[in-house]
Amino acid sequence: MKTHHPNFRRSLIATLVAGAVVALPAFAATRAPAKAQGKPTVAEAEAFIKDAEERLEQLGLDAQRAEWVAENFITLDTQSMTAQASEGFLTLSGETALKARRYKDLKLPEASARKLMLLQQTLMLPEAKDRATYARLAAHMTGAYGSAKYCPASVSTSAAGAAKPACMPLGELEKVLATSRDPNRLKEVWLGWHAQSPSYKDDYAKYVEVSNKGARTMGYADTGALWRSGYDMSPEAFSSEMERLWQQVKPLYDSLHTYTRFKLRQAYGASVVPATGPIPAHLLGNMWAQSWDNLYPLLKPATKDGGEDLTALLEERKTDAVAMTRYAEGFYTSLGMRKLPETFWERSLLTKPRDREVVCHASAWDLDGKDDVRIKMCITPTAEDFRVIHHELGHLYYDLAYSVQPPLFKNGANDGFHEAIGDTVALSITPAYLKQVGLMKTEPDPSADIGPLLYTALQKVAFLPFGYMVDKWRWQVYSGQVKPADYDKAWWALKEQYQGVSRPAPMLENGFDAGAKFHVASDTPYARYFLAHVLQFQFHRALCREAGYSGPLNRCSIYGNKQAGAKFQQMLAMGKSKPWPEALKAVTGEDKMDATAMLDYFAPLKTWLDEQNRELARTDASVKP
Ligand code: X8Z
Ligand code: ZN
Repeated sequence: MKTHHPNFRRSLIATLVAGAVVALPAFAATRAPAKAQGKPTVAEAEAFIKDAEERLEQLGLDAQRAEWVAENFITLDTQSMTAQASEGFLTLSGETALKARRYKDLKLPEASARKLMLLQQTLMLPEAKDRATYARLAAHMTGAYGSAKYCPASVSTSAAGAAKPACMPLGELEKVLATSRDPNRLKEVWLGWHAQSPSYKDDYAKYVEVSNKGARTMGYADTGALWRSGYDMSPEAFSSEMERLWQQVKPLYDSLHTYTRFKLRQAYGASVVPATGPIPAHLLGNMWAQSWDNLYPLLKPATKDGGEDLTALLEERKTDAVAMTRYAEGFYTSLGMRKLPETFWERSLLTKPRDREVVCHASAWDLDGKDDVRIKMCITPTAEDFRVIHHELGHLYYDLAYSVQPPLFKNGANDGFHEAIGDTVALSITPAYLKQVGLMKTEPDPSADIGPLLYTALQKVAFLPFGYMVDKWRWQVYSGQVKPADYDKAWWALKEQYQGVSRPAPMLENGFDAGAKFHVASDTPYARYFLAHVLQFQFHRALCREAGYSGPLNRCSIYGNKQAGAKFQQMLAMGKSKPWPEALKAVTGEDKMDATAMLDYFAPLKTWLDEQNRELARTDASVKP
């Protein structure tokens, strides 16, 4: 994968595990240590680490800056410049990883031993031409995804002056999926988007090959094994952890899936939504069927639903991107955290520019390891984007908190933590909170919790199997178990098995449906989001307890609670300096990831869904064909 990426690859350096590459012959280019001969000493090792992390940090930031420009102005030239900067970073990180091996038998102080381990979690590509290929393909695929569009065939090409339907970028296609209830229209835009990624399928296959070469040189079985090595446990133990957590939440997902199917059958008819087997993926309100909250109007409880439509309110008020971001900042400062620096407001990209191509997928950036933090996001006034801004600022507040750490520890305890921070905060966006900040007009009805709970489940519970299957697929691809000719077959086997969704039309001849997801095109690991969905409820439960709250978890908001804020901040400031179980312990007192917090949160909904499902099973036979 690319080295620098915003948001996902927080600090470049400490994210070596995410896949930096390496140069064997570059030894001569480094300055320290002076003499790598004879028996290594502890002092020499420490000097080496200090020098290495400083230089990696600087080169990483340079590369990050090039990437920022490339994603803000997608052109051939900016792609070439970011690829070049990546390559430079890769060369240094590789050379460093090799040199680090020299100290492997020394008994070092704990922090240094940890840094030495982190330095070696990387790809290593000895040949310059492989490094160049790797960096070029990464930049190209990110750009290709960012500028892809579906251009509907012109209805009447012959008639003079006939309006040609405009090409649609992803954002517009997503809006159709979110709001249209015409199955043909939904299928058209779904297929239109999935017709774009085959153009970089060969690039992806080549990239996987080169990446594996780099992982194997470093002693990993393949790049998937390297990714699974970033969790302070063996790759095998990590796979088992993922499966254990999935089994914990699967019954809840099944209840939601069953309920959703019944309601979709009522809305679209039995001929569109089958009674058994997977649900067609274009009907779930989202391009990847990864979260289903856009279906809420079809699925909400018949009785008082206890929530107001935040999207409608934001639109009605003409709340702009800056105002939305200010709300999110206000949440963090209410916890005792600092205001965002002025440069955040000057340098961030908050709305989609009209005159150039940008990567719109939301991301958070740290450009100097101190306080030049920014987000890049094409904000629209919707409830979804309202949450996503809280998510992005979570990344930035983590960056700011651990900026006091040495470079190699400027990262999340693990990547799931990084993804969980903002989501944890967003779990506190309760109806009562919205009322408090003036974003809801009426007092929330405390007896009507099921509506808001269902809405949250459609985001978070629906997401779980997707969060799991994306990297299950990549683990298979990287291990060579799945070859390019079977990319789609394997992708849909997993979508059906875990998500219970099916392709709306037969697979394409040389299709690449996985590549229609940003994180595949940009090679960003995905297991992190699955972990984050479990962790955020664990954090929420612990912080609510810290705030002295003991009621139902879905009604808890830590807004304004300085004590909970301080507890959170304490963990954030640890960065990656300790194995993640210690960071988890700092907030929760627990040292294992555990989905019981999520199950607790949704317990009333689970009961309700199971009741509804029994009732719906009785009436389903009368659904129109
Ligand atoms: O990519 C993101 C964030 C940026 S780290 C917007 N997310 C995943 C996705 O959109 O697929 C957040 C949830 C899952
Ligand atoms: Zn994120």
